[in-house]
Amino acid sequence: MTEESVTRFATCPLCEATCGLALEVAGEEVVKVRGDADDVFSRGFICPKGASIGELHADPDRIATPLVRRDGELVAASWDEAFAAIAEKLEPIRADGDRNSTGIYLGNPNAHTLDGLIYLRALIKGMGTRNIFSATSVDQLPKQVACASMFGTGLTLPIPDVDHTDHMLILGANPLASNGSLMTAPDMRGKLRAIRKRGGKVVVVDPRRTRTAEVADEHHPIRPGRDAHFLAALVHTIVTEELTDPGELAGHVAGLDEIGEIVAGFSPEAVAATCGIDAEDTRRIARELAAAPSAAVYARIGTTTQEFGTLASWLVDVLNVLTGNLDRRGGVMFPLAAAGQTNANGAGGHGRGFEMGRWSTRVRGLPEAFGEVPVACLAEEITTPGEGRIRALVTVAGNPLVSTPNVGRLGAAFDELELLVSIDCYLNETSSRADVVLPVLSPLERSHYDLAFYQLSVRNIANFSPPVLPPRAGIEPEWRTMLRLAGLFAGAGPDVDVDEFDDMVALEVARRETVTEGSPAEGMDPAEVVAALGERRGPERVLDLMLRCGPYGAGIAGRPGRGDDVALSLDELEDAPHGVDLGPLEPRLPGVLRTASGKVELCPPAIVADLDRLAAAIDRDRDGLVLIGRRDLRSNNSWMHNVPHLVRGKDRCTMHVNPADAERLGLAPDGAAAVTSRAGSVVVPVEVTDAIMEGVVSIPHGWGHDAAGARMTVAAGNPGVNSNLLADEELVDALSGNAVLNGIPVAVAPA
Ligand SMILES: Nc1nc2c(c(=O)[nH]1)N[C@H]1C(S)=C(S)[C@@H](COP(=O)(O)OP(=O)(O)OC[C@H]3O[C@@H](n4cnc5c(=O)[nH]c(N)nc54)[C@H](O)[C@@H]3O)O[C@H]1N2
Ligand SMILES: Nc1nc2c(c(=O)[nH]1)N[C@H]1C(S)=C(S)[C@@H](COP(=O)(O)OP(=O)(O)OC[C@H]3O[C@@H](n4cnc5c(=O)[nH]c(N)nc54)[C@H](O)[C@@H]3O)O[C@H]1N2
Ligand code: SF4
Ligand SMILES: [Mo]
Repeated sequence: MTEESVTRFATCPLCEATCGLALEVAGEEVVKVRGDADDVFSRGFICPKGASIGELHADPDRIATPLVRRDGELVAASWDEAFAAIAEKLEPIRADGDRNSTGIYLGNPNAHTLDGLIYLRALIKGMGTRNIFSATSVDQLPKQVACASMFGTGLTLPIPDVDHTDHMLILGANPLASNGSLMTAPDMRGKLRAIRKRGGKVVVVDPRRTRTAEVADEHHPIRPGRDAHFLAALVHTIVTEELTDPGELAGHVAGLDEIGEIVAGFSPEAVAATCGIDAEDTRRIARELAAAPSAAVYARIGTTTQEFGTLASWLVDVLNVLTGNLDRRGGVMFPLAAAGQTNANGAGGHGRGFEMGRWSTRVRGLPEAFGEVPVACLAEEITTPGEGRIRALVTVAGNPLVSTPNVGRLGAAFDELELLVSIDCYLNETSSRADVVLPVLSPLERSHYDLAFYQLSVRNIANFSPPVLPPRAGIEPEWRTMLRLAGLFAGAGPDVDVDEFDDMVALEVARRETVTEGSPAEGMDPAEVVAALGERRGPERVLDLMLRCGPYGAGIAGRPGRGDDVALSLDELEDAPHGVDLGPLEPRLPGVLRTASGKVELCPPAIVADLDRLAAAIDRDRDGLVLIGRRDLRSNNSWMHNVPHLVRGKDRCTMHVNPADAERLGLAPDGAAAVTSRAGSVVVPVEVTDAIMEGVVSIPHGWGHDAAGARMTVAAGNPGVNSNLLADEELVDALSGNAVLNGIPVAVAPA
């Protein structure tokens, strides 16, 4: 350690695991990053991405000023010039009076920033459009639709109690590469090992023998897109063999008597061929699941970004209910986060329930859910003439030209946009096409608190990190950019008073608290609530308010908080750099529910109706090759391939293919393959491996860094191919509209 270096602690914002980092900082340079051994949650665990956060921060390709397109080139500009340029292009579009002619795409990192989680609401409101898209519909939307239907809100998701479970059945997730998703849990390798050590069992269902499968007791390859069939067969077995045992849960569940009838057509024998799993194996897996003292069924992106995503997501929790594992220790449980957890507000126990399809997309008629529409529809909404056509698009922390289906078509559609504004730290494949690019601070230059991921955590934790480094000159905090843009889109011109807007945001959050039953602010004047928060401004003021009024809160303006033995406020968290442990997950039924009935809805009608589609697919297309994705520990979707440490070594953007398929197709082990789908084709290096089942090939997403105009120098040196040239925007999970990114029919030939 050099003399003048200091150690600062921060939560890693790069993925959902929320690891504590100990950063050695000399001046404004990060000289070393270790796991924070004292972090109350991660206890020193860290992955290569977290270890590279200093390199990410210092990346010379990071955008340093706003950029405005002049004569075809993006050139440096001041913030005022950038907003003036947006205003000029927006003027004729707004003059039409059609608010839906502007659209927005929100990328994944928004779920990891306070700015995104608190201020995007204002930007969306300012735009006043229904054309709201996000990475949600290439990700977890089906899980949210299923859970909202069963439990009442889209963020009431049962999370595996991995620290206590005796049995874990994992489908379509590879937490050893992804570090867990919809399951905030640093060090999943250690946690899975601990399950086995205490005599428990881990079973993995995945077309590939993943790193997670390698540390499990059992691995069952499954045909892509057939998880719902398999899960229905597990339910079938449990019901017909009379293994159902919901225990105390029964009183909280509606539809228990109907479920057997509903899955009657899905016996293990009936679906064995379509899944590629023997009926006897399925029966045994079901019996073991039911017999385990506690068990958690957990499924992730392999099961959501597929044709039957909502059905699969629903059946996962049907199994958790039938085996009595919902809301009990060692099963799947509902976290109680210190801030932002809407299912912890008010009286609870019942609510308005969930409604989707309040509007539909103009061209294809896909349903709205949670205020947004499926991104698989974006291209057609730009190119199809008529009222509501998207003429101006804003992207925030996203890279839709890499991340969403049929990027070939979408890229062509982007040519028709009259205005593209991107808020991003890189000139990626999307932002490099923008008319105006607005830069952001690095993750180390702003404060951090995981407003979203503590709501999905295997333990209740609160951890706040102040900025590790001072903000660099010339870059506005992202929340200020969002508010300024909100004002512009709302018609207030390019120079709104951002501080005044910020007060309005805080007032609105306060107002919601004042009308929330049981909140310490209930009945107060919102202005008085905000005044009580003192000098803080921006996201920190709002976070302080949420913490104070939350389930562990210190209270506000002399009013006592809801916390029993803790009294959280931002001051309190600032004094706890390694985080505050709020304990293991505790049962939350029925208070967590917001369904109209006040029960867990085991058989939501819209979901049950979709089983006809599932039944019809039993005997369909079993022969053709299908494409799936995969993740690598050192990638993060499309945006960390510019960090030298993370891209060293052999090429990772390859097509995995089973030896038998390689031979049949005439693919040489070191050769290349031409892969073609309805949407497009790519040429990709071949990697022959028996880790992938026959009939399936895998190409990771997030590559294809060879776009003209992009500025990610390191990434461009090893660009890989964009697998979403192959993903077909017409293939969606019919219920949710979520894109199908796994199980895409393809033809493969030597290239
Ligand atoms: N085929 C296939 N496609 C997939 C997937 C798959 O499994 N297979 N996975 C899907 C999933 S799960 C997801 S979540 C999506 C991700 O899709 P996107 O969110 O569209 O893509 P990312 O690669 O995460 O891009 C994030 C962008 O945000 C920028 N960024 C990082 N931090 C910040 C910040 O603080 N502020 C701002 N404004 N920008 C920031 C990065 O530079 C990057 O350009 O991809 C989806 N696409
Ligand atoms: N290192 C790294 N970590 C990440 C990310 C990253 O890009 N890189 N992205 C982050 C994001 S945005 C997300 S959403 C999460 C995702 O977290 P995970 O869901 O754990 O992601 P994956 O590692 O892609 O695991 C998905 C698995 O599904 C399998 N699969 C594909 N199709 C099917 C199918 O039809 N059925 C079944 N049963 N399995 C199938 C794949 O083989 C793969 O092993 O990861 C997050 N963490
Ligand atoms: S696992 Fe996720 S949160 Fe932990 S260090 Fe790696 S990227 Fe950061
Ligand atoms: Mo994601």
